Amino acid sequence: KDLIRPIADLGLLGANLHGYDCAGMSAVTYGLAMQELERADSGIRSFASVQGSLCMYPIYAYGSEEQKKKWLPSMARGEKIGCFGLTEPDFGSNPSGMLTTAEKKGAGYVLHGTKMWITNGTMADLAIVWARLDGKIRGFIVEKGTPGFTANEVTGKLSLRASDTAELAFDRCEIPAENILPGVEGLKGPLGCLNQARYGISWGVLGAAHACFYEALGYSKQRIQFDRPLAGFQLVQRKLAMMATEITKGQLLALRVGRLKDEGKVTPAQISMAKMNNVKVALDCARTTRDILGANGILDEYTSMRHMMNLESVYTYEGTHDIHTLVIGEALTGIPAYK
Ligand code: TGC
Ligand code: FAD
Repeated sequence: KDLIRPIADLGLLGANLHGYDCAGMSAVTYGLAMQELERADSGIRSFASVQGSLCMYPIYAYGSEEQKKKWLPSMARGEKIGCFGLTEPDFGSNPSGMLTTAEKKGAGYVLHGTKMWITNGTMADLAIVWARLDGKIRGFIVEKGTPGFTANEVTGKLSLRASDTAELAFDRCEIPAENILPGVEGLKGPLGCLNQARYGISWGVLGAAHACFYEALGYSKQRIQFDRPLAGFQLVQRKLAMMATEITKGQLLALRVGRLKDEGKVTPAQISMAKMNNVKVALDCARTTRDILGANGILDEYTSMRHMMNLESVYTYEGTHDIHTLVIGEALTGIPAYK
């Protein structure tokens, strides 16, 4: 939590949004910033992704002018924290099955249901919650303290331990009419937000990969076995060379996708390709570094195992590796293979 205000002061919350006290960075600059946050820890980048791409973005893209003025400047300053509730206990990869409902009551709405695995959930001042209203998926702003809204921390995580993860419960939770997002209906609403966040992840994870690579390089030059530094063995050099090559390829992919995004030409499948590939690259780099460090690699004074554990979550959230494979498969063949 101590890092929130310094990150906000750098302009990194809602960094690529324009106006409303946001920094108005290009997609590429925003991506580079996510890379640097995740060099430290995926949980820190997760915080910024959710705040900017999953909570500020839907207000920016689908909200009323009053909603934008009310929330975006204070969220850019890190004074108000947001979360994004799409996933449910029984609907992860398939959010179209969601059970959370909204019903009209008087001038407002009543929300009922449960959201699971929600990043920033317990600390959030507002939640963007996706629910069915008359059968159609709509977005709602639910403010902390609204009667019937509770957030319970998920405990026992071996991954993203620096991140706040929660279950959100809505028990006949009444919200005012002005808290519906007027600008979108249907699954394309939340999926449009995910495009923003998945793009940021495609850069972010390469920061974690970089951190691991430099740890492996430094360690292997120092550590002597069989009277030579580990870095002097061909097998170790191969591992270092492959990491450097895959990180460079991943950066080029993210850069191309970022430039397409800045030109307004990027497709969801291109973003899926970058998320899918780069998370796998980062996970492989973290595992390889842990291997090069030998037994020392399991200690928390080194970073690679922490990054590895974090990246297991990143491999799953924002669309699993397999779901992104299927998005690319559909784009190539025209045949959806999810169901
Ligand atoms: P489908 O029928 O294909 O599409 C429904 C409507 O949505 C449109 N659409 C998109 N729009 C914008 N961006 C995209 N990427 C889109 N993909 C599809 C589509 O055109 C259609 O529009 P319309 O106008 O015809 O209604 O939907 P489907 O039900 O078959 O699902 C497709 C699938 C499986 C790809 C989708 O459900 C999916 O992406 N599933 C993965 C779920 C997921 O990623 N959840 C993430 C939750 S949030 C999270 O993990 C945050 S982690 C936070 C952190 O960083 O800490
Ligand atoms: P499932 O959907 O049950 O998938 C399990 C396995 O089955 C995976 O390997 C998957 O690829 C595979 N699978 C599923 N469907 C298919 C298919 N059609 N074909 C082939 N294989 C398939 N959600 C939010 O809404 N907001 C958040 O802020 C948020 N933060 C998160 C933070 C963390 C730390 C984690 C771990 C998750 C978070 N999530 C969040 C939830 C995340 O988006 C889901 O975990 C993810 O979408 C996968 O859903 P699931 O866990 O239910 O797995």
